[in-house]
Amino acid sequence: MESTITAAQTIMERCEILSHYSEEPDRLTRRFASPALSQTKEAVAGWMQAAGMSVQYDAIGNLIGRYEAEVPGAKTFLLGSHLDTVRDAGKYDGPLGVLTALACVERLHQQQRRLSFALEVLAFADEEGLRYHTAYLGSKAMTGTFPPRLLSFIDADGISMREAIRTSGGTPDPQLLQTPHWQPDELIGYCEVHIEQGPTLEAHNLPVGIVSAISGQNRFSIDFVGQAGHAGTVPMELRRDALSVAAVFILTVETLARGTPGLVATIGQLSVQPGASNVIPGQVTLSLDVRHQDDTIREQACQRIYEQAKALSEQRNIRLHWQELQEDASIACNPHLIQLLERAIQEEGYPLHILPSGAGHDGVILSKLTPVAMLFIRCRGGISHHPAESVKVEDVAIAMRVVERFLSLLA
Ligand code: HGY
Ligand code: MN
Ligand code: MN
Ligand code: MN
Repeated sequence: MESTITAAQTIMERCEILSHYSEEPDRLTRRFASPALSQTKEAVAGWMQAAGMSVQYDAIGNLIGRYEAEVPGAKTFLLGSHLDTVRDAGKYDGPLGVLTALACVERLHQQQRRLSFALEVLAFADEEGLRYHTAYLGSKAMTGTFPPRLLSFIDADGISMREAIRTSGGTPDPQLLQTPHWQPDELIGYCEVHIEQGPTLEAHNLPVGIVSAISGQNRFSIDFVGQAGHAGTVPMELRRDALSVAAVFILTVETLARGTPGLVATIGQLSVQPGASNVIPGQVTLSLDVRHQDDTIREQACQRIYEQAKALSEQRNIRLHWQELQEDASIACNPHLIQLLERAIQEEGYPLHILPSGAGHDGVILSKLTPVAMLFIRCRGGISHHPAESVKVEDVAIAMRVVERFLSLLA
């Protein structure tokens, strides 16, 4: 059987290969239900089959690889992560987790070994929510918690989610998307390996860490609707300039977030209509992403931000359209699975570090069905959602060994 460093090298090579499946020629962008994602899933499915796994796609386009237990009818343990990316992404956010899980199965296959439980490696079709601005579409469909209203959401090209699922070979049937793949008693749990996407492990000079909890998050789409007009003729005092209000709102959000410990609020997308240099902006649409480990603080912050938007709009006679696209509560990772990860890390000879995740992950959704755990891998400078994202092959090998030990402790 090959060593874990060789297996880790293969994981890195495969992350590189998958990074070439992009919707854009000069950077990595791979949205839900895109042809680039289909190519990615095809490559991963091939590696899964070569590792002795059966593969299937579900109604929304998740890829699931299954490695049977030593006896039929055994429970299943889930591993995996997502294959979609943000815009101008790094190579590791998502794929590293899928490929590390796959590598652990590959090594079992090489040893002709089976565990007392089945393994499923889940490759989610959408975790980031780049195309339709709501995260976790894949895991929501897997757990039967997919809100059917999302099927009518339209992307930037006017394509509905329903159409996108169908075109990519899926089945946008609300019934199917609300049917969980498993009953809770068929599962043992879920564990996701993921880059930390933060600076903590590097600061502590640690290769891996255990996640204690995953932050809850809200996503909104906000429209400020004023009055377009001629930039040369409308006096300032008569304007209903949507962009001026949006600008004040953005700084208000930042001030509020800076004044609330542990809160993060981000306006990542903004569009101005009609978008001409000599026309007063008539409408501004922006995204808002709000997160905090404590759900009450997060909810209060969202309410205060909404009230600020309303007051600003009224002051300037601007119409406000406020749409909540998604809300997911914070979740605690499972104490028993955490304990097994702790033992696995200690037996590998590394110090323990437990940390919360500010980034969202599919464990938030899977926790509705089964106990979840996450293992973070150090990433350079904590950089993520950026092409400079990088990990060390040695840390990936360590993570593999920890997962292998974890699975043997689980057995
Ligand atoms: O946005 C996030 O937290 C994650 O990358 N989906
Ligand atoms: Mn390359
Ligand atoms: Mn991710
Ligand atoms: Mn991400």
